Amino acid sequence: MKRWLWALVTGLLSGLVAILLMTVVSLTLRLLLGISPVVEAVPDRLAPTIEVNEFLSLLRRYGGYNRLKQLGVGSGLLAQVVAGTLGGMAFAIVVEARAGASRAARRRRGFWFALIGVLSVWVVTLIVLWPVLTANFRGLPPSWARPLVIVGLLLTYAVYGVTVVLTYRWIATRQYIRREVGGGGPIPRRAVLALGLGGALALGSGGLLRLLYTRATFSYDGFRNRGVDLTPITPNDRFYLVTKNVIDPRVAKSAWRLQITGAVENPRTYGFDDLASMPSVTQATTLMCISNGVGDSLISNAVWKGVRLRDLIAASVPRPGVVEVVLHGADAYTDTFEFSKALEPTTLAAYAMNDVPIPDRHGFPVRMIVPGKFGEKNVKWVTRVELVTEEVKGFYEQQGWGPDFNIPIRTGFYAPSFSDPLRVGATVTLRGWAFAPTEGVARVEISLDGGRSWQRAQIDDPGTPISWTFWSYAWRPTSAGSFQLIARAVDTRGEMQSARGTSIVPSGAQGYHRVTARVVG
Ligand SMILES: Nc1nc2c(c(=O)[nH]1)N[C@H]1C(S)=C(S)[C@@H](COP(=O)(O)O)O[C@H]1N2
Ligand SMILES: [Mo]
Repeated sequence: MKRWLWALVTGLLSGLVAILLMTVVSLTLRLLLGISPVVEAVPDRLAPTIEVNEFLSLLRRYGGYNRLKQLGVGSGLLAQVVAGTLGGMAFAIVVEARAGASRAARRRRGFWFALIGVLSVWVVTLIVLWPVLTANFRGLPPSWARPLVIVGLLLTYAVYGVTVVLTYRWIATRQYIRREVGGGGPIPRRAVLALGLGGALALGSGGLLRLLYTRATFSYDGFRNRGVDLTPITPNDRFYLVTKNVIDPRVAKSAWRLQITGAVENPRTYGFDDLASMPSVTQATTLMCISNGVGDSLISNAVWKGVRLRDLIAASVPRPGVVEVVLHGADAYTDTFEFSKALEPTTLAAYAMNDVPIPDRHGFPVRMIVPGKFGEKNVKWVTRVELVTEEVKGFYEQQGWGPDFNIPIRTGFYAPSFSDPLRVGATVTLRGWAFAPTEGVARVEISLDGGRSWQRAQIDDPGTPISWTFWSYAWRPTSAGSFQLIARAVDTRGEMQSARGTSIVPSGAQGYHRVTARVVG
């Protein structure tokens, strides 16, 4: 009985030391080489498999995407430590199973158990995480990233296995077990030392975690482009932000490559300078997230510079029968759009945003710009464009978003703030934006009486078919009360935006933006 207790405690300590060391190693690999640790890869693997309504109810239950990310990684880390500790105890049970076994026999059992254990966990990890093993947060393209992760995972698991074996051997020599069983003396010094080592490793991994936490996306994921001072071109530091990641890629330009692969005659790999030396296009394009509710501000507009995707595709000579392109990001994010969209002259592999290199958060060094398609199609940190002859589903598409990802005609008020009352007889300038891809806005209409009558707004900045329009309307209220103001837009084909309110799921919200203005005498 006592022998077992000591063996299990020794196993627990060894498992703990080993899993903490493994955590330190995997976090270091994340920092230096951009290899995603299992705790980060598992949520990436699971998220697309969650049905969209379930996904949104999880977001609601846990208080948003950030909270859900924190919960996912946090519980993953905890589960990893628990599993590692249990692994050490299992090791002890296997080693000590036969009471009379010789020291050499016990060592042999331990060695084989650790080896088989490490290899089988590795193989299971590779099978389960296969689709996301293409991630490399330093920007290596998928075909280089995958072998690197495979080796990296083996290395981290080997660190665990070797540490369990050595730590166990070190604390629990056969003599020690015998001595303890016989004498029941004080806690052996080596166990105390191991505990100290575990503590030091816990501090080390805690430090690394803190360092990574400062790079986490929690402070900005879901950042909105709000305010009464919006401008037609959104400055980079006010451009809305959405990311699936806990820690966004920090791509090293020298490691980064863009591959054109799939159903092509000449697969090609481009470095950054190759792209930068090709003929380029500069265009303003508005991006909007599919989750942008009516009246919300997950929408922004920037001037993007980049290479036409169709030039890259032409250089690789597509085979007949291509229906879609699949974009892969350095974060193993994927999304798709029709081949015909890829061939449009405004679909870009962009490398500059408002005259500067694309900021890390917005997809440095290269992101896709896909005018008129919801934000998700504008893949950031893109590393591969794959031409496919059958339909494939991207990260959010797998959840059940879509199937239509075309941004519908939209309008929104952004000024004044409407939280302060307006005054009878004082003129106030109502301001807003309108977006009607890919036809362009023809006119914007305002109602000051809840939709009974409509007035034409003035167009201050017409925008383009792929970038938003800014409009205004000078209003002088003549009586006090509460007024429902509504805005709606019509595109250049004469199509009026839909009045019917729809939910964000599955293909984005529609409907008129309505605000209430309070007017006092
Ligand atoms: N690689 C990658 N690209 C991505 C995402 C992502 O998580 N990873 N998020 C998408 C989503 S949902 C949106 S709305 C836009 C947001 O781009 P922005 O943060 O530059 O505004 O990026 C898209 N591209
Ligand atoms: Mo999005």
